[in-house]
Amino acid sequence: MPTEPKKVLCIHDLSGAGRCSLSVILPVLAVMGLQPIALPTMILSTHTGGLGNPARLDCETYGHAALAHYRDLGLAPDCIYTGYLGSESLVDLAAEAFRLWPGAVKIVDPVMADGGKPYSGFTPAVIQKVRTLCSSADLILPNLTEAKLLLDQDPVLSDGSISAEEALELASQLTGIAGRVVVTGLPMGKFVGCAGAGDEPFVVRHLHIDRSFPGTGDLFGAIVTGSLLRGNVLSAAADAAAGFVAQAIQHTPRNADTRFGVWFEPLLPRLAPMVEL
Ligand code: PXL
Repeated sequence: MPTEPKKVLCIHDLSGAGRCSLSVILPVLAVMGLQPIALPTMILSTHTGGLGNPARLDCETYGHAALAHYRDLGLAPDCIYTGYLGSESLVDLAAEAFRLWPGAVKIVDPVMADGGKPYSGFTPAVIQKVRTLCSSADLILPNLTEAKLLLDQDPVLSDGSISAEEALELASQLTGIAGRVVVTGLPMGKFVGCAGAGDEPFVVRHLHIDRSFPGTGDLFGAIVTGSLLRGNVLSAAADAAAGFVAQAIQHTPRNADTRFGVWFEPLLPRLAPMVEL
C-alpha cells in the first residue's frame, strides 16, 4: 500500500479574492506533497484589508459538524494548522480540534493584527482567547504586532526597526506562551527578518522590499508547516518560507494592485519536493 501523504487540518478563513488564507495555504501544502484538509472558519468574498466591505458567512456550526464527521471517520490529522479565527467561538472551534487529536502537531498562526493595530473585530476578549490557544500550540507564528499583543506590550514600534538581539529577545519571551516560536515580518533596517526560539535560536534576514501585501503571512506559515512536516528543522523551514515570500514579492509587477496579494502561482513548482519521502 502506498503511504498516504500527511494530513494537515487547516482551520482558516476562505477569502475568495485577495490571495490569502485557505486560497494560498491549500495550493502550497498540496504542491509540497502534503494533504490539506480545509476547514473554513468563515467564507468571505475578500479579505478585510482594503477591498471594501466583504460578504461573510460564519462557518462555526458547519465547523463543529465537520470536526465530528472527521472524528467519526477516524480521519486523524498529522498536523492542525490554525489561522484567522474572527470571533471567540471560532477560537473555541480550533481548541475543540486540538482536544480531538492531541497527537497532532499544533501550529497556531495568531492572525489578529498587523501594522501596530488589531484587525477589525479582534477585541481584547478575542485576543485573550487567541493567547490561550497559543499556549496549547507546539509552534506559533506571530508577526511583530501579534507578538507584542500576545505579550501584552505596546504594538507600535518606537523607531520602526529592530536589531537581531531585540528580535531574539522577543522570540524568547514568547516561549513563555508556546514551546516553539517564529516571529515574522520584522523590519530590520534594509532587511526584513524573522526570529525563532524554542530550539536553537535563529534570525533569518532577506532584503527588504518596499511594498507590503496581504496574505504573505499565510504563505510563510504554510511553507513553514509543509517544510517541518517534510522533516526539516525550524530554522531551515523559516529560511525556505522567507525566501519564497521574497521571490513572490519580486515576481509581482511593480504596478500590480497590492490589495490582491503576491503573484505566487507561477512559482509554486519551486516548492515541489525533489525527493519523495
Ligand atoms: O492574511 C491575513 C488575513 C486572513 N484572513 C482575512 C483577513 C486577513 C488580513 O487582513 O482579512 C479575512
